Amino acid sequence: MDRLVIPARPSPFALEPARTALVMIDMQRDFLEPGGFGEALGNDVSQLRKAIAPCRALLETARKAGLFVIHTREGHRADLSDAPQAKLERSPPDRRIGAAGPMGRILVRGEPGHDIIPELAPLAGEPVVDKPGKGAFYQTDLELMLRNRGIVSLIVAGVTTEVCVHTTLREANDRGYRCLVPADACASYFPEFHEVGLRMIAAQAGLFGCVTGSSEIRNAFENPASRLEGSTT
Ligand code: TIU
Repeated sequence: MDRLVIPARPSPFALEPARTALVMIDMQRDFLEPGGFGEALGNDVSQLRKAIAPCRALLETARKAGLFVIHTREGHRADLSDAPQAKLERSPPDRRIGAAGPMGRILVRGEPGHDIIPELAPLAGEPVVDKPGKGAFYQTDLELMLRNRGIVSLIVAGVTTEVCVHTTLREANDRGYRCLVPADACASYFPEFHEVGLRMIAAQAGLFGCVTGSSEIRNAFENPASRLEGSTT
C-alpha cells in the first residue's frame, strides 16, 4: 500500500493513509467563541481562531484522502456527576463549568457552547468523542475505535496546544501511536505556550511526535512524489 512522507521536524513523517486518523481536538464554541469556558477562564478567545482555516484545510485533505476523521469535545453531563470537584472549583461559581452563560451552561453536553464550531462541523459518519478530561483517551472509546480500524498513526490538531492537544498526544504516545502535529492547526490562548508546546513535542528526537504544517500535509497528499511504494519505516 502507498505510503506518504511528510516533511516535518525533527524528521520526515511516513504514514499509510488507510492506517492514519485525523483527530480534531475540542474545536468547540466554548473555547473559540465569546461567552464560553475559555473566556470564563479569563482568556482572549481570538487567539484560538487563527487555527480555524488551517483546520478546515486539514479536514478537506483528510476527507478527500479517506482518512478516518474523529472529532472530540470536552464537556460534562448535565448533573456534573462526571466533573471532578477539583476541576469545578477552580473558577468562581458564576463562571464555572455548569454555570449559565450566553451559549448555555458552560461545558455541558447538549448546550450550544459545547458543540463544535460551525466552520468545522463533523460530517455524518465522523465519530464525535465526548470526553470529561483533557486527554481524548481518558474515559472514552477512542482507543477501541482506533484499534478496530487498524490505525497506527495520528494527526492531532485543535485546541489548546499545551492542554488538550498535549495531553492527548502524551496519552497516544504511551499507547504506541505515531503522532504528527500540524502547528498552524493548533492554537493556545498563550502564544508562548503554543510555541514551547510545539518545541516540546519535537525535542529530543521527537519525544512525543513530529511537527509540521497543514500545507505540508496537503502537499504530500496531493503530490505523487511523496509516495513511497512498498517501503517500511
Ligand atoms: N480543550 C482544552 O484545551 N481545554 C482547556 O481547558 N484548555 C485551556 O487552555 N484552558
